Amino acid sequence: MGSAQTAVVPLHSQVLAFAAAVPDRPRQSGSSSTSDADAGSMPGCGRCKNAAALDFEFTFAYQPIVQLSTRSVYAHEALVRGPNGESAASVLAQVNDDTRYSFDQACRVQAIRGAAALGMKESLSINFLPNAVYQPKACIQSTFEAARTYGFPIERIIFEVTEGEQVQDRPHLVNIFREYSRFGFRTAIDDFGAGYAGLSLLSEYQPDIVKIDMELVRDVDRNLPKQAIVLGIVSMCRALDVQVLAEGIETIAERNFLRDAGVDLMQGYFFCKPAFKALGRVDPAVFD
Ligand SMILES: [Ca+2]
Repeated sequence: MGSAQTAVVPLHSQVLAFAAAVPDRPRQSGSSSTSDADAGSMPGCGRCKNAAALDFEFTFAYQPIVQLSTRSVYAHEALVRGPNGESAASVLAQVNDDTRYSFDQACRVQAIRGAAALGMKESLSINFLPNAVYQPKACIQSTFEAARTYGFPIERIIFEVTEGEQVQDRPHLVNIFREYSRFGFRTAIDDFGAGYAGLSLLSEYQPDIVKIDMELVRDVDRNLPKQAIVLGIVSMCRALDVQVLAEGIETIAERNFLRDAGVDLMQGYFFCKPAFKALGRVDPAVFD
């Protein structure tokens, strides 16, 4: 069970590494950040018009994120899958430099459409590729349109992103986060504590949610260094008014330690596996 779940996050990291592989992310000349002035020249850089069409299909599985204090489902994370439930890796392997933008955009639209079609009443968490966003305001338009078309409220959408190994353009990532927050979305730093997603990003930008990486969660109940680190993250986030979410919980002992540490939002096989083209159902017993 552990190995299957472990596959989820590294795959996303793989996308980011992949997305970051192209160094020449275009941006308007002379602009080090996307301002209202940039947005005033909509549709911005026009890269979207040149984006290659996708020549493969994909869909989503949705994994519940639970809130312990209310014993309820807080949100669902949209996880990419092949049309017949194939792994995320098999889908991502088909994305190339020409289709990265189209893929990122299509992911948002399909995740929202799927969530609405399934009658999702909770929040929807969408992973995005910072290197597939050129100008936040221009590149968000199809997301707005999808939310409008399918009647999914903006304030129920969370954008989560990890700071991948090769995402070196920190100001760009922080700018996207800030703009998305301004547009009314919620934001989350993914894989916190793993690799490059870490403290210095948090010092520059405080999202709504920090997702503690599953590597720190695994066996946290039996691992003193992990306990110290998790307690530090919780304390830090409390001071910054950032919610903490722990992902990859597989055992009741992990749940209990994290609960007692003050973590209220959790995700993992212990609660529910990703549900293919469906909303996972959480057994109330997992809260006991
Ligand atoms: Ca994620």
